[in-house]
Amino acid sequence: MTRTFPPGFLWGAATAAYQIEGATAADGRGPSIWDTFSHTPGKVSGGDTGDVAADHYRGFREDVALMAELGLPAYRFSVSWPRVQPGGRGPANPRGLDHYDRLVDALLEHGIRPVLTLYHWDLPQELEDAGGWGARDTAARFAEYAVLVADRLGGRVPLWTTLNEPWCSAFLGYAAGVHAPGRTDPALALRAAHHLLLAHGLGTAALRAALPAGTQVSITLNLHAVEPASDTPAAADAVRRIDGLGNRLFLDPLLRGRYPADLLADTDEITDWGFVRSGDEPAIAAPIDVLGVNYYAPTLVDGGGTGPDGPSPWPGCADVRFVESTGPATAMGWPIDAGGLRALVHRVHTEYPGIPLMITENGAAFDDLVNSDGAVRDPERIAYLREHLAAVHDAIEAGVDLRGYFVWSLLDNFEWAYGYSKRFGIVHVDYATQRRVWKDSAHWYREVIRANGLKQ
Ligand code: IFM
Repeated sequence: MTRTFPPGFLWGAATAAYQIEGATAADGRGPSIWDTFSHTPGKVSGGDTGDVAADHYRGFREDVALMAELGLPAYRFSVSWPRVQPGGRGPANPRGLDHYDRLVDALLEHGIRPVLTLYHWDLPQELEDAGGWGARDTAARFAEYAVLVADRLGGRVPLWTTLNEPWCSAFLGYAAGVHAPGRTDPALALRAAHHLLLAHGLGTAALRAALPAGTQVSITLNLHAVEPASDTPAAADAVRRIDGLGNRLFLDPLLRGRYPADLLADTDEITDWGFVRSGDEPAIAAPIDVLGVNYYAPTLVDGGGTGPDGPSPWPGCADVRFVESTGPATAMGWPIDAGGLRALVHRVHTEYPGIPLMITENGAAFDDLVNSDGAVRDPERIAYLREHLAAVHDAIEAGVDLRGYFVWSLLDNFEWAYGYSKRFGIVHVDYATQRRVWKDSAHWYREVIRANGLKQ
């Protein structure tokens, strides 16, 4: 049986600036919160930093040639804010923009469609020093930064994404403290979530004014496929709570123009939400053309939680118990279950009708090795991708308006707090030599793209 995708379905691969670029001091780039965090002892596994990463800033032309060999129709990358505005405000640093100018031109020369994310977690450190995402002003700074990039690259980039996974920025960065800037303040995290959403809204309006008509604008969320671990009212309530913080906190203001009432009530002992000003919710709901969805694994919850051992990314959810799945898992320990993806996109399609969806990240880390014959055998990754693509196909057949799929990731890279210990790439990177080796999954993905379908 062959599963054929609709004509025009957009296939691609994704990366992010801090995870692959390296060259953190080149061409006037300023420090970001991830430079500070990764250089703080004990924050990142192995003391790894993004200083060199996959050396893509210097070697981007070779990487674009590799994408062309793979037959990639689209490439999703992010722009490093501190390259464009080293201190997060003021005029653009032209040398920083030059890099993305050259990258976009190289992609277009190879017929690869650029899909640009403005913010994938590398906030200029000076803005963090001024309050970071806890400060309302950061949202206004983001909109100004968006215009600087749009003025240079508009007309050549057809799809723009404001933020990647604001849940992670807010809750891993400001509540759990496991991501930069490493803060552990639940009230600040909720405030940060609002300012991130406001940044998206103000940024979207600014992009619409600066970009040629017909350019698409989007945001990417890491939505949670939350499932109950038991058939009890406590489990159902746990689902509601995690769905509230992980999904509806973002989906509702973006697509319905208001925060969910139950979430505001559940968190009223943490914050009075006084940081939400009149006019903010309509600003956040500025129309978007596509919603990016990143999916890796489902989340299984129940009642009876006794509180986390340390700071939690889930403010006010001490009574929620996160249940470990016993089935197969990736090297991250994340359960493998494509059913979560199927249910998730179906749910968004049903409850938030009318917004086209795109899977902007999906993939898996495994402990890949280069064999003595030079090959990288990664059958588990191929199986993972196959199952998840089948789920995408099922959803399309069921009527979900799903426009594309981007594998995470093109290259092995800096996996945030895990450093270089986790490999998500379909292309292996030897960090000592920067040599790229196609994993079997890269060969397989090339065939999927070529056939615009899956052979079962
Ligand atoms: O590497 C990250 C990426 O930066 C954001 N989404 C999840 C990926 C895997 O953890």
